Amino acid sequence: MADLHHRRLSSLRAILRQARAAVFVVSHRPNLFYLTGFTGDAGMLVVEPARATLFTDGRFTTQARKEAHGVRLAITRKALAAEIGAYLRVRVPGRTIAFEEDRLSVAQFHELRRAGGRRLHYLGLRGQVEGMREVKSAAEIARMRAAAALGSRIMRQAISLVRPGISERELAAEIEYRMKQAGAEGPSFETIVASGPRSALPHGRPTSKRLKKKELVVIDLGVILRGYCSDLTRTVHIGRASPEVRRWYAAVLAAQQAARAAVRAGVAAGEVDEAARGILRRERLDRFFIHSTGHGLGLEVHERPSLGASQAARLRAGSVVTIEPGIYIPGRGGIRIEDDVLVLPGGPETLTSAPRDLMEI
Ligand SMILES: [Mn+2]
Repeated sequence: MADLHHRRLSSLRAILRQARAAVFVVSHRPNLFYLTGFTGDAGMLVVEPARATLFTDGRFTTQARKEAHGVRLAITRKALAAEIGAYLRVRVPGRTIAFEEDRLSVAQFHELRRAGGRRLHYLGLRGQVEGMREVKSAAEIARMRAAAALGSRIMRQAISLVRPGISERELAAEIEYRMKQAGAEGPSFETIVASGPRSALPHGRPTSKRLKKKELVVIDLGVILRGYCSDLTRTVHIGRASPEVRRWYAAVLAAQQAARAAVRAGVAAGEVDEAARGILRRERLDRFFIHSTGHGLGLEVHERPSLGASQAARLRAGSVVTIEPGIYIPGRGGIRIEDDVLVLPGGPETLTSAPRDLMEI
């Protein structure tokens, strides 16, 4: 792993040179982990051409020594941004400080500038480390496969627990308990169990509402395993589904299969979205498809790339994306089917594996 972090820091230094900046201040936690292996929840990294320094506080000394690779350690007493400003003031006077402008709070930026004095210049950048993270290494892909496999196993268990009378919250709690029992660090986001009319809320938080007959139930879950996330959704029906619900379900499933089949290195993200949206349009259901088709997945549950309508960015081999078209009919219910897909030069490889045909429980 030390080797891996060394290579990643080298890539960031190339970005630093291109931006003509003296240092890059990294403050986003998943980016810190990606670059150094440090998992503590307080830290900022200052990357210079010849050295990198991880600033953290005394609570994390032991952890940082054990986890962080290829960096010096600076244990701070004051606010991180203020300490870093004071360090840069004497270290690189008159030079430019690149920082993650979408990841540093306004207050932290003020602290950095105040402590840095008048002679430093600042260059806000976005998505530099996130862009590196978009293409996964073989070791990362192995972890994503494991996270997807565990998420799929938990989903099969979750489906077996669906019954009239259990509340959304009870079912979600049981799902998250089983994740940890099975070795996950935790859920990659708060598990969604949304039933009946509530299933029309794409991100419905579980409530005390009890599941009952003739309802759709959307279950959206993911695990974090060895740092990497999975994210999958299944929709089941309690009891026999009406012809209308069957038609809706068949349309979403066809849209999901078409979008998965469209995944390939080099294809525009918008084309994958259109593969799903086009099918729902033909079924006159596209106005109920109110979000994008998918998103990247990795250290975070939502990362690059985004798979939305008319997006020109091309998918890169080694990315992992979700494919999750859904329809949400107010007052009636919703249906979403989501899998995690590895982008390969020749096409897709679906990593998640729970049943996709309509389940009438
Ligand atoms: Mn998702």
